[in-house]
Amino acid sequence: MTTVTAHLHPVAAASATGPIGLPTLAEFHAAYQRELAQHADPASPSACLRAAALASRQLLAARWAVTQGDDARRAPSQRRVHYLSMEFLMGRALQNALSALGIEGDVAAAFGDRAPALADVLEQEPDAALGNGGLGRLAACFLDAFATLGLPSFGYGLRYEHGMFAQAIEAGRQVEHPDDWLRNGQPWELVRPELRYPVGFGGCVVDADGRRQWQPAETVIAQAVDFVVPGHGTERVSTLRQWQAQAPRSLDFATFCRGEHAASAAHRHDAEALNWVLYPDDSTAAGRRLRLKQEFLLVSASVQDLLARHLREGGAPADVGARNVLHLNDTHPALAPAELMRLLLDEHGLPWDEAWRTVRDATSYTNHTLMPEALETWDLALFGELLPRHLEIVFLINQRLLDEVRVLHPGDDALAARLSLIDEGSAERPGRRVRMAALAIAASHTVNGVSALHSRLMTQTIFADHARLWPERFTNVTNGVTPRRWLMQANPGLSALLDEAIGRGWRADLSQLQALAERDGDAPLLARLQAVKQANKQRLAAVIVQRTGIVVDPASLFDVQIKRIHEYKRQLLNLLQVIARWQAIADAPQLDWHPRTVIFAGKAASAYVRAKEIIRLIHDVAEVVNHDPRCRDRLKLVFLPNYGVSLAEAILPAADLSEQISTAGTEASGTGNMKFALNGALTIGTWDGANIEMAESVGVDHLFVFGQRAEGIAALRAQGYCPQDWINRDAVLQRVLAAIGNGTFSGGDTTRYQALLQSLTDEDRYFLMADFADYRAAQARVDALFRHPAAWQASALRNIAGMGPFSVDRTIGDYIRRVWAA
Ligand code: 26V
Repeated sequence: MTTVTAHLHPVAAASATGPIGLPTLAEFHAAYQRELAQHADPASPSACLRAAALASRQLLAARWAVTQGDDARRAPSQRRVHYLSMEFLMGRALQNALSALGIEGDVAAAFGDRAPALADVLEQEPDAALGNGGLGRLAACFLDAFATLGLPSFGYGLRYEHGMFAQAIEAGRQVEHPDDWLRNGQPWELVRPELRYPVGFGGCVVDADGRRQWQPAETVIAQAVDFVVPGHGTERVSTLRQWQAQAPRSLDFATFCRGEHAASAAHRHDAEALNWVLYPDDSTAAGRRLRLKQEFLLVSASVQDLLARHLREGGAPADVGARNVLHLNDTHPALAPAELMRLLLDEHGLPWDEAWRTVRDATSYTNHTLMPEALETWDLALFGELLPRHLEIVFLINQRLLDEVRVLHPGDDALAARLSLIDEGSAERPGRRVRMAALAIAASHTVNGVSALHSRLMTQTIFADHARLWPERFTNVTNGVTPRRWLMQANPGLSALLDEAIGRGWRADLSQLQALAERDGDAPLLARLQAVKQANKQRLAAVIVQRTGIVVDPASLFDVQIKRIHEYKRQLLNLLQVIARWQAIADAPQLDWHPRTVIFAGKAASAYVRAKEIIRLIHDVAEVVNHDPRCRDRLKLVFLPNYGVSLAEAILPAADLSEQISTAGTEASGTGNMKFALNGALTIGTWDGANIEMAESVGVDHLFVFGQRAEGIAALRAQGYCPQDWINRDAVLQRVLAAIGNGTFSGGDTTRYQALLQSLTDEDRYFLMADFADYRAAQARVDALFRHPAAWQASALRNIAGMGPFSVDRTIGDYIRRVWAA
């Protein structure tokens, strides 16, 4: 088997054709002026944004051409990685591009005298929010590492016209607005008119010349639209190729001439609808058909593109796997191996076994959640209607798989049924369904989870049968984040301090942060660390008052929970603790309470009623707490609307405390946890996901760990967990629940949160009641340590020092060694 060997250090990533030279500021200036001439007013921030983006893109495009040439000439043993993902949460691009080009500091000079401040120009750019949450942001961090490490690679996604919805809050409730990120055009996009592939749907399969031939009823054209992804400290770039569906013909001329104008373009409407919206991951049944078509659009266009490139570079169809990696970011692109099988069998005439070996050499799959309800399956009838040839291929794969199972475990029909790619249905859920995870595992040489705990639980729970059958396929690759965006760009104050303390090398080699560990007694360094944090908190306080009208004290402890609103992430546990704190302060306002500002941000899926109730309760509690004269400034509760990449960049550098409090065994990894610690926040968290590895790296004494472990939770569940038992033992908890129930936060309305409360007292699926007391105890330890600034800052420094292993560069190195070279 061949290997993927990336240029593991940027120094080694210089172009094989010789250095093309860093662009000078003058080059940027010239390109910028050229663009401005077309787009007018140099004093307008949006004109400056557009001109600067186009100028940067032009400079990066030159690097793109060189990178592609080098990759085409890569060593025969080196594989190109194709990362297929339905989501890429890229955020803004300009600051990242300027910093990659090394001209961030000087660019204001090129803008000219009349230009607005660079910060105001950067603020103009809308986020590219083509993702829901952690999985999509991880994919964006991966692209940054692909470029920076010089890995021959493509990211493949869909070009959604509307990404993640914009969240507004009205009367304490979430209101969703469409995300119009393309409204002012997209200066970063590069349309590739020469890269267009037909993608079929429906129709039938016939025999022709001894081969199966799919005759789709409908065909759309997938048009490639590229985003250049710049590497840092290197001239290499990577590409995010996003597909736009178009109708094969612009309009039906005969129909148009009959005067039926709308009908003449109806097919266009149908094709373009594929790109209208990013599908919320945890949404309702509506639109499933559209979602399956979106998945196949991504898969078919990407697989055709990689195969065409492989053949163009002189490869043979049977060598696809030897020269290319096809990586599935969760199961959303799991049709890819089936599509590659179809092309190899039906178009290139490979025999089944050779095609299957080729596909398995190429394919690998990452699982991102253990939640059984999030495991993707498709109604077999819908699947067969839209993709008849792929369903045949799935059946053929299944037949061979089940034959293998019957040889190894004769007579075990229950095992065969569990391993089958087809769920035969049950009384609760009738109807046959295609299991996408089972397909992804069968087609992959390697399957990984995203933290040590998650990978272990994956093989013990959802994929236990598969792991027994193919133990060698399963491995772990713990997630990581890019220090370029999440430290260098988001936190210039801390970056400058680190540069002075340990040099600039941490950007490309985050393990250098370890040198800080022995400086935890360096009082002047700790004082400067605190000053940087204080300045960041002041900036965030300004954002908070501007967006919510709430005035917060930058000297208070900033306690932050920012992520999707989900019951398993337990924002509600945090809120219960806030209520308990408020009650305690109100009881004894004369005591010496250290001021705290509790900050939430996050979106609820539009159909997720319980998550929306939690957002409303946060606002209701804030209304009472923030106006209680007894609290004075000792407790403030803030919900910052419209959480996304850019808001995270403003919040993370200002956090003192990072809330990572999911029920043990539910958060696959988390990546926010890493970004907080990298910015010097201390974590209060459960023994879950990557929190565990962070604690091991930082030293468990520098985190506030609490709550039941995954095994404890499983045991409680097995015993028949009874939340009321825990409530009965805890007077503080009783009082908190009573306040919610008696209308304290809802103007006397005792019905508003009845269902929410009942879910806690009856079932409490995520064990909030069981963890409440220990969480409060951990919060008391937080209060105690925060009273000692030097000790707190020493722990903050230790947290930063321990974040080396959580660089995305380490993650991609692990993928190269454990997954893509396998
Ligand atoms: C989770 C759930 C859970 C309950 C029911 C519905 C539902 C739907 C989707 C999801 C999560 C989707 C996949 C995802 O975003 N996973 C996240 O991936 C991150 C990157 O690996 C990881 O850090 C997060 O822990 C994980 O939740």
